[in-house]
Amino acid sequence: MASSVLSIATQCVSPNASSLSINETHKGKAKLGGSTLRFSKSSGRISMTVAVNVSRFEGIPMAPPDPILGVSEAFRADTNDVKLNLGVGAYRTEELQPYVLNVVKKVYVLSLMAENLMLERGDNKEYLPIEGLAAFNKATAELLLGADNPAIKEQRIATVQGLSGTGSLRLGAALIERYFPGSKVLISAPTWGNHKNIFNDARVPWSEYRYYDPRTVGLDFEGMIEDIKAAPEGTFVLLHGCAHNPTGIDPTPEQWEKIADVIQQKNHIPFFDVAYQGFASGSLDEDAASVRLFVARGMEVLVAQSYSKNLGLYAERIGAMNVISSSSESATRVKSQLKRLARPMYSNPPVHGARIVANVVGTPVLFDEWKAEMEMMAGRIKNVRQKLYDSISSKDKSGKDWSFILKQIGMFSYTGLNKNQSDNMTNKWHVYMTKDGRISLAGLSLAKCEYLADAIIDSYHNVS
Ligand code: KET
Repeated sequence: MASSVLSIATQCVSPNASSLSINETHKGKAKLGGSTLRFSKSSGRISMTVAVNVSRFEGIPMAPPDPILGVSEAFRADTNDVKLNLGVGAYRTEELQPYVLNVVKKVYVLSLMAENLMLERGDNKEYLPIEGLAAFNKATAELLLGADNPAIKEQRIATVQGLSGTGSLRLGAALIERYFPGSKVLISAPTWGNHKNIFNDARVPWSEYRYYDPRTVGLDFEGMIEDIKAAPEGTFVLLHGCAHNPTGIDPTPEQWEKIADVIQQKNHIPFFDVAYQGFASGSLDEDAASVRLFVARGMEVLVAQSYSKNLGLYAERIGAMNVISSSSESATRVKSQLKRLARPMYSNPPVHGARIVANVVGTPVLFDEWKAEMEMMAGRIKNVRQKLYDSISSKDKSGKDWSFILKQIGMFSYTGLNKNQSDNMTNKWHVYMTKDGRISLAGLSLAKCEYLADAIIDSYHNVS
């Protein structure tokens, strides 16, 4: 790139040129096209600097929009009333409005009334410790493993509050990069798009294991097992705790046992991403069964948690990175290193979301209400799933089997629509979705199911 500044020194340029002026302090400037000329005069010499308007950032190209969050930007720009945002995995009400859980609102109300709640506990805005809020870390570990889990009783779990699921995964990736140099992470094909970015940026090599079988629109269990078996010993295996994103296809309990067998035989290290605890089945315990199964076998496990979806705390950035180890000594050491990694990255985490989670999980009446509310949210998604299936299968006369919609669980349906078909959904029907064919059923209402069915049938049959 050309230099942005050009200096000319001369003894004989006249300072009286009409378009140029040098003031009494012997300094001046003038515009010439898009550039600025600066003059200064000292000891009879006039020097002239031409600042050319070429940015130092000229070499930085435009980044593409994010494949998931960019969809919301495109949605906002669409002025058509029929538009539907099924891109981001964020829960909406039947009226398609964002939802703040009642239990979250109650934390505020109750905290004003009850002495032992948030504000009266000395709510202030001092820095949290690097590892986060102690009450949150206790609550999150108990929610994940169950309060009476031996790993908790024996203090074999290192928990550090993270910047939601993403930040917690990033911290886990940093731990791998630092203490397991050269180790690879196996991730499912397909997976949540940001997983690859996270490991790339942490400089952790990754490759994929087979997961989704387009022929059955189900799990390629044989392929998955073969690929995990074939990986070199000590590989990290990234697993979605429940409600696999984007496919909505989870292994059965029997398949989880077999996955644990292979991981154990190969001395691999499971790394769970738990972003939807409670959202798959409506039960917090059931949705943590996969993680608990591995821990019960005495395996060492990494788990990143998020409260974006299940408590609707998207913008609070609250989650945790947990490492379950085989001894309390090593858990203590791991925790010290997680803190050391966090300190130069973001120093310490934000407090607000941590207080909400700690209060909801730690207050029995609120905890029960949360569970009921989560069942309600999971139930609404199940209802639209059923209605979408009913609408598509009654409208589509081609004989295509759409029953996979009902077999998938969680927030998403993986429709099998390709990029062109997904583009048609957006360009013709104003249905915003990710280009891998994923739709978020959490952004769908019963009232819009028929419309969506028409859009899917058109895109599937009329676009190749
Ligand atoms: N893991 C998975 C599997 C996941 O789907 C998400 C978010 C996250 C982690 C991170 O969420 P956080 O808010 O950092 O706790 N997924 C939705 C939003 C996004 O892409 O950021 C999505 O897939 O739409």
